[in-house]
Amino acid sequence: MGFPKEFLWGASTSAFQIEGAYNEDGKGLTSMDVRSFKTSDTIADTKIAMDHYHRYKEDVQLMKELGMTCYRMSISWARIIPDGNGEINQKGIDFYNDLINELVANGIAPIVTLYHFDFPMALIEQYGGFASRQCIDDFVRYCRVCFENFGDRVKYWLTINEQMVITRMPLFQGIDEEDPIERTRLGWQTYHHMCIGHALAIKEYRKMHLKGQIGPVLSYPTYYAASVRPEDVLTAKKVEDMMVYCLMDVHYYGKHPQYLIHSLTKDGVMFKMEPEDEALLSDAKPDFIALNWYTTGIIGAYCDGEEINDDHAAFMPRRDRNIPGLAQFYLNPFTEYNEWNWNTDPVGLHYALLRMYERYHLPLMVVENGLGHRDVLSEDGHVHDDYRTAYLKGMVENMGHAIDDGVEMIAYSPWSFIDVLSSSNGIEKRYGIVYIDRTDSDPKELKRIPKDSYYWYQQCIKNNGNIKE
Ligand code: BGP
Repeated sequence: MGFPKEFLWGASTSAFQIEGAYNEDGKGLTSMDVRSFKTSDTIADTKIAMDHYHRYKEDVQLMKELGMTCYRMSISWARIIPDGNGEINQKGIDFYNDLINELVANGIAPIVTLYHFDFPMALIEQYGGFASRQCIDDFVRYCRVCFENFGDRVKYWLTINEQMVITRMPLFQGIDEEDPIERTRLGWQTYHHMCIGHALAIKEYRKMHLKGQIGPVLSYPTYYAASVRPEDVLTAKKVEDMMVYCLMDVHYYGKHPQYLIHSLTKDGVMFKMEPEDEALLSDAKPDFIALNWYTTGIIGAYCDGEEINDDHAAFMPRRDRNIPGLAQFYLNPFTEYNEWNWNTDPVGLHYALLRMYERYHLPLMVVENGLGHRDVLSEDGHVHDDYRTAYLKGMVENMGHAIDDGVEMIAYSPWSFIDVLSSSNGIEKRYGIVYIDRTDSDPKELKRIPKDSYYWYQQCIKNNGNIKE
């Protein structure tokens, strides 16, 4: 079997992590701009980033030479509507039109995320962002503007990037409430409003009869039970339900699952729902599921205060993270961890794809998957990232196994195309298959240098994923 002929091969980025030009041509400030300015003077911020805004043509040429047939990118809401819900900024529309035209002219299908963490600051100032119901209408209007302007050429739309991460990191939405219970509740309130925004964006898209597809982008950490102890198996399932499946369940079934409602109510953090919400959420089944897939985790029943019984979780060193009263995390001795504690588990990807497909039977795409590393530019002018090549090879092989097992896959688009600003570690934690010659404190010339992994991936694409060595 192997990869289907029409399979799309790409690489991914997001607007705030590469564009720069943070206040050019009318763009409004976003939550990610403000967050990056606050982080530290010595960590690169969004002001210049990778200067993709001015160098997109050069970047698209590198994509073409690589053989990419898709490119996962995002649109910055505040470039299109600077204050989030007012006037449309024609220069923002022009930029994305130019970029999309350049991609299409080079045979690259854009896969476009509508909201990838960079939220218009003005909406946080006006009414507190997605914690307010008002945001639903503003989000749907913004999506409509994108569909109207780019929908003739964009065939794959992704609604909200990693909604669960936004929910669990309320600061991404400007929520700095001190009381932890109220902060968590506000996080879940934004979650509910984003669920409605997602559903209405899908309905809006379908009303327009454009010839494309639309779906969510989930962060999909995949969990194994720490042992065969029944309590560990049950806990791993519960954590996965609350971290991953509750969101996909509402997208698929059009209704929040009972296990979510029970759990949030028990913890006193349940969101408010209006009588009309059930109807708003219904009938918006996505066309596909896009996955950001990086790691697997090991979970056992919570055992703080208990003596750790090594029969239950043999050989597994405990990790410094837990969910008090519920779960305990462990390290997996069979996988390697990078400096930031993310593990590499290609077999885990095979397992994850099978699980996601068997639960929803929707076609899948992997739109993020990659290895963060402190890459070094060698004296010979190249970046010898054989560790990344090994990583990609393992992932491609295992995706192929999942396809052989019957999983329907549309695309693979690893993170990231060029080096990007990491969400929290500046430029030092690099993911790109193209090196950007800059440091956190010195943007230098921002020269683009394809890494060794770029050339490996070029062959992989050429052979449609049939990689023998
Ligand atoms: C995902 C985000 C990306 C990217 C990636 C790597 O959660 O969608 O935007 O940042 O993670 O994360 P980090 O940059 O923190 O290593």
